[in-house]
Amino acid sequence: MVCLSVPNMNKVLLFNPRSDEKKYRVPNSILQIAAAIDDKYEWVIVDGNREKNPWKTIKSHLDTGDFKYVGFTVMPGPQLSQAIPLTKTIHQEYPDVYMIWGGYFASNQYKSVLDSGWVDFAINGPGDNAFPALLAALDNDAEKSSEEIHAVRNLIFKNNGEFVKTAKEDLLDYNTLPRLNYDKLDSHYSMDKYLGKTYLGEKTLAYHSSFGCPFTCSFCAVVPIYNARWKGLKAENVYRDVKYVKDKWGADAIEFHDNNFFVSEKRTVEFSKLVMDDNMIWWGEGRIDTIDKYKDESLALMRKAGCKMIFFGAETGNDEVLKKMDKGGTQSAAQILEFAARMKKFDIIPEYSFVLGTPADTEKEVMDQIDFDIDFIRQVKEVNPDTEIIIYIYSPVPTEGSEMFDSVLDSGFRFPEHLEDWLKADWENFDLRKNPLTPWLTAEMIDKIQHFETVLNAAYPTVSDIRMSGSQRKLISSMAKFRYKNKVYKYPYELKALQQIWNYRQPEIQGF
Ligand code: B12
Ligand code: SF4
Repeated sequence: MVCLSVPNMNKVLLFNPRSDEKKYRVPNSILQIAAAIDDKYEWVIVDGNREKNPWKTIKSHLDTGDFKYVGFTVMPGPQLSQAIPLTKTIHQEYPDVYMIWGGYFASNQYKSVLDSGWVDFAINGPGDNAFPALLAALDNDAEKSSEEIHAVRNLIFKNNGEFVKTAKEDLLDYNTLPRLNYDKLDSHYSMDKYLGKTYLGEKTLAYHSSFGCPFTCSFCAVVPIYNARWKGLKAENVYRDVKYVKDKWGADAIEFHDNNFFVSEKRTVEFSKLVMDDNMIWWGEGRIDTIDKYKDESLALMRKAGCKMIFFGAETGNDEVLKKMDKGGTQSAAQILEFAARMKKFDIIPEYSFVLGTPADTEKEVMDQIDFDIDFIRQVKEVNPDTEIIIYIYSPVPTEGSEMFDSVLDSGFRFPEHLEDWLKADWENFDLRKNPLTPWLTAEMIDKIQHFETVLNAAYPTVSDIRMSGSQRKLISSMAKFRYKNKVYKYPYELKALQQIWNYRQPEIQGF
């Protein structure tokens, strides 16, 4: 996609590394960054999800000699497998190009990113102001030691071997940011393909409407970046964008990609009223303790307006561990169960995620906690069998200063020092929260969690797997019921085999 309206020889290439083999989503991270420089720079977007060979496309742009800046958005996990080698190659073949990384991986793992020597700058959190400010400084050939570079907020770089983290800016007001340019995106990568078929609808729009999250859960990668701050786009502006995509490309469903879409009941209610007659089905992520405070009439209104399923971090049924996780102090096991029942009344599916395998003082305590949570998940299913369960294995994120991260460091756990180490299979599994490489988890514990997960997923296949037929569901569910009922979880190979043959969808690995 090329913007030709503003002549500028310092062109910008923005790359979204591949994150999903089958399901394409609007690449909001780089689209928002493109909007931030739309009036000043010529830019192209390359989407690794939509290119067979992204390197060929990137190279064809860089060979023109017109590009001074390359920006990659990088989250942990599969995106790294394109991001790392392509960054290395660009650095080797086009040494004059500035390489800038943004996104959660770049912000949280900046040490290995910058130590590689292939990335000049990492953006620390939102890049909406930082990116244009950085480019303006580099346009003037500012040195890393210059005041101009140091004045750019939300930036991390290395100067004379030292990491420099510039001041963090106040949380931006989404309402003042330029709108995403869907039309330009469509002129190169058809919007039609970005609006994929999901459990929610035939054409699902991925939309992001707020910065941050007001909470400080000690295992969460959002915390070090936003420090318990949240600001959302007004309901009318969310609706304006959704309606635009609906009218132009026929979107009939929305995945809200906000870390916490439901912080403000007022905003949710206003949006529900606005979208009421549009026949849109929608999903978002929220907190149990927040939405439990919503009035009954708000929940009823949301459902009527199309809110079908909400993702919640239930995390664990152990109140002590909930406290350690710093879930804001207000979420409790009793509430998790009661809330699942409350959602049933309103016909909104709660999608509960649990984090198993958190650190404890002894091996026995870790194992007991896993058993406890397995039991608790069963209780949730009893209260509301429609509850979708997503199981993650606890993977540390560098929330410096949190009690939980301190105990992680005490256990001897360390992140990789070299960027390319992230490409190793072990670390990919870590990113997918499948095998966290944390010293306190034994193979037996990981097997226990995974075996239970297989049986649970077979007994209650996720509704979000739209390829699974009714008869397949029935078959696998009836095969698993004996195991589930009698708590025989070990070695469920017959179920795993079927799940593999049918390519069973796992939201915990594939995102959602
Ligand atoms: C959409 C999404 C996905 C999509 C892929 C998106 C894509 N790029 O193609 C899918 C569903 C595939 C996905 C998968 C995963 N994801 Co994901 N994903 C998200 C989600 C919900 C939204 C990202 C987004 O579009 N945000 C909107 C944009 C506007 O915000 P942003 O990305 O933060 O961008 C701003 C800044 O970061 C910065 N910036 C970002 N990129 C760039 C680039 C440049 C050049 C510059 C200058 C600035 C910049 O400026 C932007 C504007 O302010 C985030 C949570 C969130 N709300 O952000 C999680 C999130 C990023 N994902 C996460 C994870 C862990 C994963 C998985 C690895 C694991 C999992 N089980 O979920 C999987 C991996 C599977 C896979 N196949 O890759 C974590 C990362 C946590 C961490 N430890 O760092 C997050 C934060 C969710 C969470 N709270 O745990 N994900
Ligand atoms: S509520 Fe969710 S997004 Fe917010 S800090 Fe906790 S885990 Fe992270």
